[in-house]
Amino acid sequence: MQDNGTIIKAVSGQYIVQTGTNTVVCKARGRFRFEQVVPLVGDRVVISTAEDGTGVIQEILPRKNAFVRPPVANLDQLVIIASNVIPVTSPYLIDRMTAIAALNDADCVIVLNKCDLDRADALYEIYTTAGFRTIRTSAVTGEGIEELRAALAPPSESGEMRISVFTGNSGVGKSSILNCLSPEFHIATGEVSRKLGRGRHTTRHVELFRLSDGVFIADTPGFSSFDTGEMNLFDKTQLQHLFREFKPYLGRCRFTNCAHLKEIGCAVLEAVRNGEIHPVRHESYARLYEQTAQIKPWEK
Ligand SMILES: Nc1nc2c(ncn2[C@@H]2O[C@H](COP(=O)(O)OP(=O)(O)OP(=O)(O)O)[C@@H](O)[C@H]2O)c(=O)[nH]1
Ligand SMILES: [Mg+2]
Ligand SMILES: [Zn+2]
Repeated sequence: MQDNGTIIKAVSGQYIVQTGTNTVVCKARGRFRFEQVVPLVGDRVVISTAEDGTGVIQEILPRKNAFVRPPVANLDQLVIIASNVIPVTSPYLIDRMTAIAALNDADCVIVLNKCDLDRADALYEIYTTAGFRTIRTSAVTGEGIEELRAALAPPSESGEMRISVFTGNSGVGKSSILNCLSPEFHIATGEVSRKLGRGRHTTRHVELFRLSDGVFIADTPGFSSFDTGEMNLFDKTQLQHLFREFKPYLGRCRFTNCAHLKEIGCAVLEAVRNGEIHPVRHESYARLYEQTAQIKPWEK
């Protein structure tokens, strides 16, 4: 029997595939190894099931995107979790993630957690100014959890599924928020070391949790995930398009090849001066631009 499904978990050569409301334990067909194809969590697959209920992954459907760290495919939305208290998240880390999301054609939500301890006003201003959906949450008081739940749902009536991946520095509360969304998840959470002000990477593997029909979420360990590898894809002229709030100003600078760093007659810099683009976001752009400029074409 053939069926379509989504890989929600991968453990030592075995894949758990969600088909409708069932889950099937599958192996990958032998050919994949030969072809050096590695099935990823998030992959849409065609499986065949045997009498005994076990399955074999026969085909991997074309991917929308794929990541190495964390190993996940078909990410629809990146949920970037930040906090302004143990640990303090730097906007630069967030901005790298928003750029990676844009590069991979994924949506972005900014979640400011631990609001019971600190309202993260500065971050709130930066990301609302940039036009991101920004939600303040607390895994302790439950503030913002319903708003986040709404942000995870697929576009209304589409009948499709939506995969959101939680990312953010270790200890910001990714796993705690998932447990708030559904106490059934029972995801392990860790104490943040006060001395270091950072967590201990409690979460180590990738797994899709099914929150409700069509709503899947993956927890990932800290910012070690989505490592610099993904950034090397950048071409420096591409970077400007990965900052959503730059869009209205692109093509309006005096010089067509303007890098929006120090140039005279730069429309982006003008927008920064006018308060239409937040200076902190522009700072991140400049930092990323410099990094990208250092990558030689043959290193890509
Ligand atoms: N006061 C407060 N503490 C929180 C909140 N959310 C999480 N914590 C605490 O922060 C610590 C780290 O939470 P985790 O959920 O393990 O953090 P994580 O982001 O999953 O960390 P890694 O798995 O290491 O990446 C735990 O001690 C939580 O109890 C919150 O909203 N408010
Ligand atoms: Mg965790
Ligand atoms: Zn410019």
